[in-house]
Amino acid sequence: MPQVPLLPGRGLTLALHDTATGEVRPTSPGPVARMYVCGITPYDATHLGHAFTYVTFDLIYRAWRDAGHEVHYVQNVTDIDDPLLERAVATGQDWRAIADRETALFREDMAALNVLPPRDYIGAVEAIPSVAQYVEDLQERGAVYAVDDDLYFSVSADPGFGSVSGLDRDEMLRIFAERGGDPQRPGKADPLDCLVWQSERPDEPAWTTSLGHGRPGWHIECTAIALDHLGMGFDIQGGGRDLVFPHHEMCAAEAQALTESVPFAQHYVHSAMVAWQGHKMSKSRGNLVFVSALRHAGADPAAIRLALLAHHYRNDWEWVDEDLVTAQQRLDLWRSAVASDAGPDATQTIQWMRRALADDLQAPAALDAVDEWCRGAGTSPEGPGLIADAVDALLGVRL
Ligand code: 5CA
Ligand code: ZN
Repeated sequence: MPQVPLLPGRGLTLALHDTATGEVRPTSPGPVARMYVCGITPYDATHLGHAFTYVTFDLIYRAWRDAGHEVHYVQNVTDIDDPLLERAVATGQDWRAIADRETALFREDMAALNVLPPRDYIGAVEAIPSVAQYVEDLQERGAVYAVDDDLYFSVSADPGFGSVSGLDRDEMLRIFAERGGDPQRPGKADPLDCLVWQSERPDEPAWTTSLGHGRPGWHIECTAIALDHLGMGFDIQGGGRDLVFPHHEMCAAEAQALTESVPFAQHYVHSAMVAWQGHKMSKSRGNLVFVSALRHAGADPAAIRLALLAHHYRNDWEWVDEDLVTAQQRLDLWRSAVASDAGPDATQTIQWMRRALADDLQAPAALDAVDEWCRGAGTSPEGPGLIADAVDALLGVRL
């Protein structure tokens, strides 16, 4: 955990857009704010889309911290899933070796981008005993049934099903099929019901639990890890917007059916999609710009981070190489300004930065406030040091 400077005064109450209500609402954490952010599926390197998502949630971490909260941040790593096994077959490597290597590279990229690490970083594999227990509990409540030897969760077991995404049934069915669901499988009670336990397939890894020999479905992994480490009603469930449905809807439905309480999370926060060459950056399409490739080509990670922060987290955008040049110029300007013996007073600028970030993470406005300070003239001997601290503490950019 890197040292984060403490700023004079106190951050404001953070308001964020909540997918479930469609509104920007204040977050209201207790002394310990609880956040779960879905982690990577480690079959390839971290691209700028992933980085944009994790930098977004890092701003939330920093804003809460600045407002006086401790932050309990939990993230999973989907270290067993179909894409990993497919990559292992395609490349002749062991799936575990791929997962270990790509997880290590992800953590290295996040550290380079100055993303504060989660307190609990939990793998799907290590969560299997806990997943099996939750599936048994759901079975006892009549919320799970078998199709052949596989187990499915009944979405009808959660009266609130649909409240995260707000989608109508036709949209749900369409998106479910696109994003890993199996609406067509014969024998399901409702086409939207999701797999929670898959029995062993030939040549695939399997674990022995009370449910039999097999492996967990995807959604129940995050339900189990979030409940184990944060409990029901935590402050934020987060990820990229492609996780709204089915993933976050199913995670919430499973937890709500299990505990017979609502909500799973107080806020559902989703970052926009980063594109490259005209399409959303995705491992399946292969149109990727890797953080590690930019780093190895000599890019300053602080400039990469600034390039990401120049976009509001809810606007889709497309990466162009020029972004990095512009961000490097800005970084140079900021570094030379804070290296001066004196500068403008920092109080007002820090207030603007806090106000911008507390208002649904308006990072671009916070960057403008720092630009403005750099353009000014002044005689405050504390100014440059305070601005450097604020840029570090609130934006995660080390000058
Ligand atoms: N392991 C699951 C979550 S449990 C997973 O979705 N992994 S992932 O590697 O595919 O994505 C990791 C995170 O990056 C997710 O929050 C996802 O929404 C986000 N993400 C993926 N592609 C992009 C993109 N092009 N732009 C922004 N965020 C993205
Ligand atoms: Zn997840």
